[in-house]
Amino acid sequence: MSSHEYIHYHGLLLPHAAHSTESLEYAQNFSVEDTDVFAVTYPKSGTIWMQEILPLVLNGGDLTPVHTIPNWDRVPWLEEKRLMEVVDKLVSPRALVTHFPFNLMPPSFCTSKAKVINVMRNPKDLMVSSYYFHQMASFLEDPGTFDEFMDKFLEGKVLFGKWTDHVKSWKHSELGDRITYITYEEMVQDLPAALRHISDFLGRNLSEEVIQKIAEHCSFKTMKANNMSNFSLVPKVYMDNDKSHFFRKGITGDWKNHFSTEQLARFTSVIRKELEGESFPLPWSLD
Ligand code: PPS
Repeated sequence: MSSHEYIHYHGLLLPHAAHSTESLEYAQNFSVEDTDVFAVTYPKSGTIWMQEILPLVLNGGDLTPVHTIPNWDRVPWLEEKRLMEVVDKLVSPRALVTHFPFNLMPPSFCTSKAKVINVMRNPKDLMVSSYYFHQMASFLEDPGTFDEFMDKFLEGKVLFGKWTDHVKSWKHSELGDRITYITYEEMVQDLPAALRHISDFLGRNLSEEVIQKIAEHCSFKTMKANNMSNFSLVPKVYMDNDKSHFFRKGITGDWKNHFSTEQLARFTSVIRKELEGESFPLPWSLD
């Protein structure tokens, strides 16, 4: 891995293309407001999906922001350079996303009443998604073979470190009723139900008509066609849709098309070991 591609931050690898020492300092000093809402994800778990969902749930289904503002400015990443440039344009209640583990959240977040939606995805599927993302994104290291990439993933030598560390940090964050957990799989299976969950958690009282409207707008097909969300505004030199599309498949269980029996055993054994003794259940079977 060439060091110019990544910043090393508290043991995590972050691509230079979107992060800088300044942006990380800015994140640490960020002044979180009580009304802020954070979607927390390990990469490839449903971040962009939440960048579409949150503004619509918060504004009662007005499509204007998702039709006029690119996802990275609409619901910026706490840790990325872009936040400094758009922070003044965010309307209250602000929605942000972050890939940070809990321990890297700014002090003002901990003392605030800001709410958190933690979206988790089956690690086998998100690893497959990440593998293809590394092929299409020139600002990321070449993933090598699928087998090589799996080793790096299990060692945490990938974006934002080990998946297990991320999950543990948020499961132990003890944020009480400030945090709710939802899975990518639940969202795929029944998006209106997931939207009701999010809306109730955020204290929104959305009608069934609005829920259905948001669900329609946030379907894989509609989002893939939305130029404000499908990364078509990003030059091909950074994201090459001929290699893989950001909106690749949007399904659950694609790992079955990629893992050999040996790889499944290796993956499961490492993840099991790292979660040994943890009291929280995982929403999916690791086998
Ligand atoms: S990133 O790079 O971390 O911000 O990526 P992230 O947005 O977390 O994850 C990308 C995967 O989410 C899928 N996606 C969706 N699936 C179903 N429905 C909708 N609406 C949707 N929006 C995004 C996207 O296709 C990536 O998964 P894969 O498995 O690669 O298709």
